Amino acid sequence: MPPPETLYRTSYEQNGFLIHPEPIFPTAVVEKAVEQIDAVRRGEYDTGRAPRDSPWKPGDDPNTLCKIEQPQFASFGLREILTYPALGHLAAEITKASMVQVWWVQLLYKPSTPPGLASNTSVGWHQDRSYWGVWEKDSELFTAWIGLSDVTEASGPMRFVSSSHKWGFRTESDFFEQNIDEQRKGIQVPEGEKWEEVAAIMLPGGVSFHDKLTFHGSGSNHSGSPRISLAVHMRTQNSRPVEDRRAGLTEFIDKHDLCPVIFRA
Ligand SMILES: O=C(O)CCC(=O)C(=O)O
Repeated sequence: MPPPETLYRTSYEQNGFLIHPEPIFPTAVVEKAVEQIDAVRRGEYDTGRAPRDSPWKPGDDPNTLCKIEQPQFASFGLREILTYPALGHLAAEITKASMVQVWWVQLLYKPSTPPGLASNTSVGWHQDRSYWGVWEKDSELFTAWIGLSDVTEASGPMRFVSSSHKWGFRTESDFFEQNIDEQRKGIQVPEGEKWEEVAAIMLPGGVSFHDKLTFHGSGSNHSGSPRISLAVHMRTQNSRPVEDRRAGLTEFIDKHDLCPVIFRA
């Protein structure tokens, strides 16, 4: 039987994602991260610095998807979970990288839709690469999605389309699409391939990884409690900003307190 790290790597390479449903972080680290997320959502920033401009701001509708860009800018506690060693080690194991850096983070808080209200918390099918034109095309980029609540089928888990990272770069992505069943019908599945979804069910402290070309999305939350997560965008040594520019999503990559290097061989 090969060691688990080999199985993880093979699974990630074949499917374009890896789900680690068991916690990789101690309970205390997870609980602290949840407290910090609540503080950032209230607009309380212990670093004295705000997150980047975001689609959701403190005081916005609590029943809508809360997406806050670079929340670790505002919270020392969130920097702690990002640099917890198990995260960097697992990221390096699946990619065989000699260096892994966190270059962008999104706080994604998906409230449970109250009965009688129409849900608007779905995440449309997309490939992350569609939003990452600031990086050279062949850059090795991927995402770790950290679950900080119990992620069940009812809570609108992320769903990955198996092996879709082998379908090439496509144009049908739309993160903000709400009618995801209809959107799916417009996504052309290549000849000989099939649309096979796998839900990223996990315990608090679990994590999944997905490739920049893997199609993914999620439905609404009807679990009765919020689905709380951090989407942590990472890169390896095999990545380069277009024209080596520091702008937009690459603006902060030289600031390692904000965008930490979490693994070095
Ligand atoms: O949280 C979700 O449902 C989607 C997250 C996502 O698109 C990502 O992590 O790249």
